[in-house]
Amino acid sequence: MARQQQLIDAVTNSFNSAFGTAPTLTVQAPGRVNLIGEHTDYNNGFVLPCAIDYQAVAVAAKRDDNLIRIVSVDYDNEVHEFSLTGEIEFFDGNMWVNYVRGVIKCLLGRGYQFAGADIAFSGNVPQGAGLSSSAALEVVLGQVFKELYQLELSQQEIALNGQQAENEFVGCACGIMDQLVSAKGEAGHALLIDCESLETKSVKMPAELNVVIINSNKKRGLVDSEYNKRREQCEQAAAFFGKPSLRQLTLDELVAKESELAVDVFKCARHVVTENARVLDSVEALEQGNLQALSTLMADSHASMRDDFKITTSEIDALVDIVKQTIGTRGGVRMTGGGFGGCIVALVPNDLVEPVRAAVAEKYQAQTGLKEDFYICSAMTGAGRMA
Ligand code: GAF
Repeated sequence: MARQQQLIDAVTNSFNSAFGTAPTLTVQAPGRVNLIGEHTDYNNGFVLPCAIDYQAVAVAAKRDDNLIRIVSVDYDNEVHEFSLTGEIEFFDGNMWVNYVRGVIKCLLGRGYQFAGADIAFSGNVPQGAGLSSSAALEVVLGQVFKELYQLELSQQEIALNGQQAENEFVGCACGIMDQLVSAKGEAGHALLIDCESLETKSVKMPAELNVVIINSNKKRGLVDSEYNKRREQCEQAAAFFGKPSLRQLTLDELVAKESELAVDVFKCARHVVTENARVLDSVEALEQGNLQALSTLMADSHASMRDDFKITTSEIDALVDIVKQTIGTRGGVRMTGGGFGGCIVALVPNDLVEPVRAAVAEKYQAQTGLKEDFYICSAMTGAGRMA
């Protein structure tokens, strides 16, 4: 993969010039696209993402003086350093530094021991597009310490550690989906995650389907505040029913109490409860190669995010409609990720990829004034050592 080699070359060169030696380790962690199951992870529900062939790559070498020195290729080869001996505190500067500090602080908090490292990293996951560039960074850093110090650290724990860093250090109340698929994805497969038990199952992607991601380039606004608001509404609904989470609520129970709930809270809960069912049905559809069923499930998921959960935008809806008109029921399309802009994902048979590209190029900008970015991806393996 030329794209991957470029990253490896860039981080290796940057490491050499920043630290004057060669790294001993190369690791990668992918970004992700969620095929279906949106805003269900923090409700202990089901999600079906796949890791993509856009990733974060890090090279590293051990140190024995309790110092971390790290260079970010994507931020002008900026070098940051801090000691492992004092309290690791939030840094008032470039945010990438806090992902590093957060991941390392959480690893130490979990009792893992290491004596320092020199690290260089870079990534080609588009930033701010809802494709989990942050999770890829958190996971690649966890992987660095696992490999460098031979830590007894499972892929699941690398993911949990990354999520903890994001929740407690960076300050975003995300669920576990992004980090877990980045840590555990399997090439050619999507990953069904039960976000309550954290059990995962790899689901083979039909060979004839391409994972097409289209970035609307609609700048994602108010993401954190709206994300946290949806989370609160879901928790409110679960509390109303005396359930630990919406995972335990059935649609019948919810509908029976509709008149007693605020409209927004009812609709949020309806999205989550129906979306969980759609994830499980999608796994079945993928396993049976039933593209028509998949197409309906993805369309229903999009409608639910638009009308009930209210996290799409007019640009995203327009993009989904353009793709839908081209693929009909031969594939599926929906918004993907946290919402309020970002990307859509489409599962598209080979012969329709170019027609989809052409339809979007012809109509999207004309309708919205924005120019899309088009990515054809493969489901890629999760984080691991490269050399
Ligand atoms: C973001 C979060 F990080 C995930 O945990 C998930 O909640 C997603 O939004 C919505 O499905 O990517």
